[in-house]
Amino acid sequence: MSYKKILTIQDISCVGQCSLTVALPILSACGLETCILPSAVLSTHTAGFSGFTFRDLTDDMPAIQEHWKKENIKFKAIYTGYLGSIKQVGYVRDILKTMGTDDCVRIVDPAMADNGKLYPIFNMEYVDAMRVLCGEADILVPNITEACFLTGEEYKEAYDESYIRSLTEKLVALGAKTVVLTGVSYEPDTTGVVVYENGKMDYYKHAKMAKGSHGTGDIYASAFVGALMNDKSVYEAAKIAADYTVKCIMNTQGDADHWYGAKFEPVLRELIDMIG
Ligand code: PXL
Repeated sequence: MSYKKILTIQDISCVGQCSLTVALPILSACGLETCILPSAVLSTHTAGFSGFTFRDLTDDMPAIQEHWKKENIKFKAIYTGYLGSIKQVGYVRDILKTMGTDDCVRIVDPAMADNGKLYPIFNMEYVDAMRVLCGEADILVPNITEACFLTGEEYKEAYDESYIRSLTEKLVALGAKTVVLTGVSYEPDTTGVVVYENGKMDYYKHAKMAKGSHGTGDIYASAFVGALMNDKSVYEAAKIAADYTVKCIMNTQGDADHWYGAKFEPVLRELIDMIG
């Protein structure tokens, strides 16, 4: 594999094992030069901690982008996650449009919701902005809740394949070429990912842990980008990321003190082995 320079745009949650504290180590371990653009700095993530600080870095973005342009810096992939404000989503859209190499792959994880609900700082105006950003993506990596907010489909706990097909088709209609939909579970003990590419829908089913962990969406998307940039197909990358995420959750189960994230670091070697 050639050495690749990629950019990821998401927040720094200082404590909590999500966003950049997950993406940077995973992408680096996958052998990628990983440049970062922090969207905000928070003392912790917002899912379960109370009283977290939040410094929005929206206003720093244009000057950072201008400097990169002057230095002729371009990225082979741009992967976006949790963003800080509606105005920032507009800046990120411009970065997606202008800062990639000719063969750049643009991956958008619309990290804004889970389990049927938006994360605390977001509202429907943010969803509208994110919907526009998703149109710039080559590959969209939402969970089912995010897919429902983006498409206006009703959120359901139980569903069949035709519901998932309709959801993915509506996501593709937003403008993304390919969709990797996570957390698709048709039966109690299994879950999986749906890969929708060129009108074809594939499903990779894997074990569902009794208890999930926070931050696993970020672990999944980072491992997916890491595998994809190591020349795996979208389906192979989606499968590797799913297997790695399961290992991370298994490695965390039974540790009640570690409720806020998944212990992904001790199993990083297994991700590297899967990438080969
Ligand atoms: O993992 C998604 C995420 C990222 N960043 C922040 C979050 C969350 C989920 O709650 O709060 C700040």
